[in-house]
Amino acid sequence: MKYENILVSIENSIAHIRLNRPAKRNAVNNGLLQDLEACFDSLGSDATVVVLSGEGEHFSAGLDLSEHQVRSPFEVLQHSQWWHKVFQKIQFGGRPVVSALHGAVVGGGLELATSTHVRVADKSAFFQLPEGQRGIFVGGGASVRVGKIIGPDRMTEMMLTGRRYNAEDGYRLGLSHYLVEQGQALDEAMRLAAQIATNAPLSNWASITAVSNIGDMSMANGLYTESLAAAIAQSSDEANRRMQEFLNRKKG
Ligand code: 1HE
Repeated sequence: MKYENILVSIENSIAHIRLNRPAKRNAVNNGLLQDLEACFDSLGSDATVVVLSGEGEHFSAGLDLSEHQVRSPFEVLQHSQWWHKVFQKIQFGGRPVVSALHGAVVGGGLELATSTHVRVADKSAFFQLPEGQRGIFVGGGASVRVGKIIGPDRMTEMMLTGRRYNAEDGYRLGLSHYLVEQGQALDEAMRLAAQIATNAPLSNWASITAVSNIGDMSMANGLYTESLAAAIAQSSDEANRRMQEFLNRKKG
């Protein structure tokens, strides 16, 4: 399928989605958000893992500020909820998503990145929430996702001062899980995606849906939900086959 603002290819069960507005630093306009939503909706069984990256010098400069118009409070609420809906599809769509980050990962770009499950940054990456400086507030899920990763305290400071965390800081704080040399993020993301694709699909599904949902639950509900997820994953033929394969492996 052809999109105006993203490039999509599928190879060896890995779908590669590239944000493709490099002249605008992959700023997220309505068209780009629409394309991401349609693309995640249309992925089929030939794509088990997704890699998300950005064309050009930056991953994403966040909300496209040129689309700014004064909206009513309700329209802003609906616009924000649309971002949430699309990023929920990325996080809970059932497929692990690995992002390759470089250059600017700011504002809505950071919100997009933090809806992915595995984040690989190269040394050019930097992270920022400049909403305060632009006179607005986050609306694509940062209060929840970024707040969970670095803590609400640090996120508040990040927004108030507009500070820019460099790639090393971002890695140390957990905004990325991997830090690689400049230009290497996509290769490493592809390598990790290929590795993830070899896991049992139900294990991947449980890892990306159960874990973060359980994080929002009481201990009793969380433990019960974990048992349910384990029951589904562990009773599959695939689990049986893999465990037998391990037990029967020839040593030496
Ligand atoms: C843009 C945007 C954008 C660049 N919306 N057009 N995000 C921000 O506040 C970040 C704003 N952008 C930047 O700080 C810088 O552009 C970067 C550090 C990302 C990159 O710098 P640089 O020197 O490589 O590029 P540039 O020269 O600043 O920009 C190149 C072009 O991209 C230029 O357009 P041109 O027509 O003059 O060539 C810029 O106007 C355009 N551009 N960023 C629109 N963001 C759901 S709520 C989320 C809320 C937010 O995300 S707020 C944070 C918004």
